[in-house]
Amino acid sequence: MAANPDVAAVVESGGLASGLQHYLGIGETEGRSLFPGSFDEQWYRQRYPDIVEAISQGVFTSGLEHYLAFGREEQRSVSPLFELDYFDTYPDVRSARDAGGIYLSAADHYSVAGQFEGRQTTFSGTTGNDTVVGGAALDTLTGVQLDVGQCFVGGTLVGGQCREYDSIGVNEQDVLIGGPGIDTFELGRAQGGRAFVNFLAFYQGGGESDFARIENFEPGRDRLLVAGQLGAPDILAPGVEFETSPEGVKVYSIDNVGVGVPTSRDLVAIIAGIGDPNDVLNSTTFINSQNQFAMT
Ligand SMILES: [Ca+2]
Ligand SMILES: [Ca+2]
Ligand SMILES: [Ca+2]
Repeated sequence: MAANPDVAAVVESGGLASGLQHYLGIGETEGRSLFPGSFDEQWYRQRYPDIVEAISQGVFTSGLEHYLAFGREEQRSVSPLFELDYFDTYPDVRSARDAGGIYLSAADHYSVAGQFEGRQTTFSGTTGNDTVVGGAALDTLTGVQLDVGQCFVGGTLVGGQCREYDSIGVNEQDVLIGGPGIDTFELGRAQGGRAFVNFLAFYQGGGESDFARIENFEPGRDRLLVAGQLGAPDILAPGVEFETSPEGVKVYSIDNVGVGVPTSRDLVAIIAGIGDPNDVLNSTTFINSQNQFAMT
């Protein structure tokens, strides 16, 4: 409302029940937002095609209307900031929101307060091509699409809400831009099965045509999170190789689909502007069965 003093004045005079009512009534068509730090109408529609469909059918007039009616409760993300992780990490923020605090979303809290308090965040993309930009604190950036799903332990449904991956980067070209803070660029994941955990590199499947381009990478400060192990693959984890190129250091994944038979070597990332592969290697955390990893 600070950005819309005329609206604030009307609200203070009691002319409108709230600024929100103004937005839904008039502000929307005037093209201004009461939540400039958080709600991104364009991103919301790109991220959730079901809402675009509902708008086209006249069920909602905007993504924001959907968000206020349902999306907030469903923990839909209003921007690349992944709501579920933030609320899970910071239950105090969730409690404040549920108690009627001024923050509509995790992204709202982060933009106004969280980033200056050093709160950790995850920024994620969609199943399409994205540009994901880091913030000022400890951020994880990934170009793949995350969602809120059910929780499983060892293949058994245990209820609750857990992070789920909607895509693994196949046929995606994402740009991940590090912020001034310490960024972790997530290029793969561990996934739990009924019997064992295996490890999956993102952007593996389309060869040179799917990859993440990482910009503003700060060696020794930022981290790469890569699924696999340096060199050859084993039965659970892909192999990983780094290669110098004029564009920067290229990261390749050697798939482990057919260990013992010829395997494919697939570009997963280009670390732009970095000349020495050791700068990347020394800033890489490998997630595989030999190392510590967080299963999500
Ligand atoms: Ca993407
Ligand atoms: Ca950084
Ligand atoms: Ca690829």
